[in-house]
Amino acid sequence: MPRTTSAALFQRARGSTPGGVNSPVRAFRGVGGDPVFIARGDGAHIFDVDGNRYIDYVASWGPMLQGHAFEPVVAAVRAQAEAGLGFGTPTEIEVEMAETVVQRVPGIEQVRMVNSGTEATMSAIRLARGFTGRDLILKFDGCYHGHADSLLAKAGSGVLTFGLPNSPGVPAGTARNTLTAPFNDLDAVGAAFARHGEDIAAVILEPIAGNMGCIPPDDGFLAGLASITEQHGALLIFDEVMTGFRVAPGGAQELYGIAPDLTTLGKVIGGGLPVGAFGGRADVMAHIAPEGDVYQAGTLSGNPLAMAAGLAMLRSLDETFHARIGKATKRLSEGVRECAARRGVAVVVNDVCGMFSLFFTEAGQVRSYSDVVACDTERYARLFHALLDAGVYWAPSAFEVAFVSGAHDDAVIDATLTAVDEALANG
Ligand code: KE4
Repeated sequence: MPRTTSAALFQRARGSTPGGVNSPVRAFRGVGGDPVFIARGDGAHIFDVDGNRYIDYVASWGPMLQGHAFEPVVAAVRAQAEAGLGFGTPTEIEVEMAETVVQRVPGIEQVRMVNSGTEATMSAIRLARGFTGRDLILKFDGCYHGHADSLLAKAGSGVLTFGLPNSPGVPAGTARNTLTAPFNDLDAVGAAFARHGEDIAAVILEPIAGNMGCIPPDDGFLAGLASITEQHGALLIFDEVMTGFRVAPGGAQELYGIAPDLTTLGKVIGGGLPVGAFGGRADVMAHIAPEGDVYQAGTLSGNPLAMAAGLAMLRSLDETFHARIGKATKRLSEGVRECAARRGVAVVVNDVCGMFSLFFTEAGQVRSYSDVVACDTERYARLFHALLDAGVYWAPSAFEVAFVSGAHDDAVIDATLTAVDEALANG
């Protein structure tokens, strides 16, 4: 597939933007080669600037739950744009969005809109610290919650030591307020609370990890976290920026029946426009300004254009939607397992409704970050490029997930599986 226009645009972009991209993962550093510049999308497909068509599994990193250029969202945005893009005042559509989120997400009694997932998690952490009067937070290795300083920390040696900055620019003092533990390791969490419990403001996690590939929680893990945090007076924060409205109508907290104290949202809630949100128990949210004294603000928070896109998206998710994409996801993941078995390639495929990951490993299971880093990422990179050349666009990183949308029908899934089978056969 010729991609000469993309290549020329990439060289041009590097002249004015660091790495030629506005977010690092888009630069293909995880798989090699030059990124593809996309001109437009339609349903399950995207089209690059050289006119090549791809079946898309990145979905703008999750927001396009109904596929690209989804008509109800486009129409809602068009109508709102003609009425004005934003006013810096309360608007009725923000109330409709808030009421919809409260009605659908089990753990949310009050919600505040923001403009990205990072802003949502940063605000939720500040709120947890303000509410509890404590400084420490605990996150999990391999979980990503955006690029706020508090959340860019990696494990020191062993779970009981404090976090270390994993990016220049994050002060050691900030990182030291972040403890880390292995995902799915309740004992490590118990040990951290035994040592620091009265100073821990919150535990934050992706209830289904999606930023080290797809890793569902072990049975009892989420319930265990709810019990430990309640016992020690810490808050439990589910970062559902990726899983929210995707894995079930009410997100992972509905799927697993665990209502956290706070929830962060993003991606799907904006229907493709920049929206994030954080919400939870009313007694906790009451501490947010101007009701309370934990400051949080935003020029474009609740922007009516973004609300129009997000609401049209949420309203399109009818009672049959999740069963349908759950079936499509299963068709894909089971098909990939069959292709790998037929071709004698050792893989683990983790999947939940609407998202899945393929790991090249003989380990038989992948349930933590240490399992993930032991997988063959070189093999993943080869698969990525073979699929790209066959017209299938998977995530340009072994540490991401593939997203299934409402536009991925059987024909699209079967075309994908044909390309996967061919790619696995050719190594
Ligand atoms: P944003 O600030 O990028 O809107 O959201 C940060 C975030 C927070 N929480 C979770 C669970 C997330 O997955 C994300 C962002 N996800 C990545 C992809 N895995 C965004 C893609 C990118 O960084 O370009």
